Amino acid sequence: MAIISRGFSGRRSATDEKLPPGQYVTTGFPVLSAGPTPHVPLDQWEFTIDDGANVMLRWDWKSFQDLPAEKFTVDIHCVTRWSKFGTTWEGVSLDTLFADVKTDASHALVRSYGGYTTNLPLNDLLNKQAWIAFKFEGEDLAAEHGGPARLLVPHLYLWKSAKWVHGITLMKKDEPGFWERLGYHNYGDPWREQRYWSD
Ligand SMILES: Nc1nc2c(c(=O)[nH]1)N[C@H]1C(S)=C(S)[C@@H](COP(=O)(O)O)O[C@H]1N2
Ligand SMILES: [Mo]
Repeated sequence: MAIISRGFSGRRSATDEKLPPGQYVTTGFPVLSAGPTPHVPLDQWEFTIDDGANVMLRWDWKSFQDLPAEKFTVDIHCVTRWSKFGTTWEGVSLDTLFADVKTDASHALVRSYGGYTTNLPLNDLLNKQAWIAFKFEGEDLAAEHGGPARLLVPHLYLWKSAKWVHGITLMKKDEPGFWERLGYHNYGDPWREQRYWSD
């Protein structure tokens, strides 16, 4: 019935407009991890940007915390079809991390503690589209959700938002990450329903 009356009114609800095709809204926060949760002590944590040969930039937890952080509120979309609206985070914009980086790389491979990787065009990490987040809803990010820090790239399916993030390798040639090698779409735009290789 809802579909018929929506057809007559010709209007989409506010929820529909924020919900990519094939997704449903959840208020919970499911945990999806391909392996065990790595526990990284803060005095051993580090985040690096490298070009495949050399480390270009390196932060320890203290120098990372000294960077300017932002609060941001975004909708997130998992390829397993749940979406969660209005999640609030605090983290450092990738624009801040890349401010002094000169590179002709086209792509990035994001690397996590535990060995998880995911690839994306470098442009998708820049221009206010991605953060390294260390707080969720005002609290330190729980280990199961990627604490101490995770990437957040909310405009792509959530498998691109690497938990327990450890570094970024800049690449002149694209290279698939963990799920991308196993059949998930190379880019993963939820609005174009790019779930799997064949989409
Ligand atoms: N390091 C790492 N990051 C990861 C994953 C993972 O298995 N390992 N799973 C991805 C997938 S498939 C999803 S949907 C989200 C889930 O984040 P959540 O567990 O906080 O909901 O993390 C992504 N980031
Ligand atoms: Mo996922």
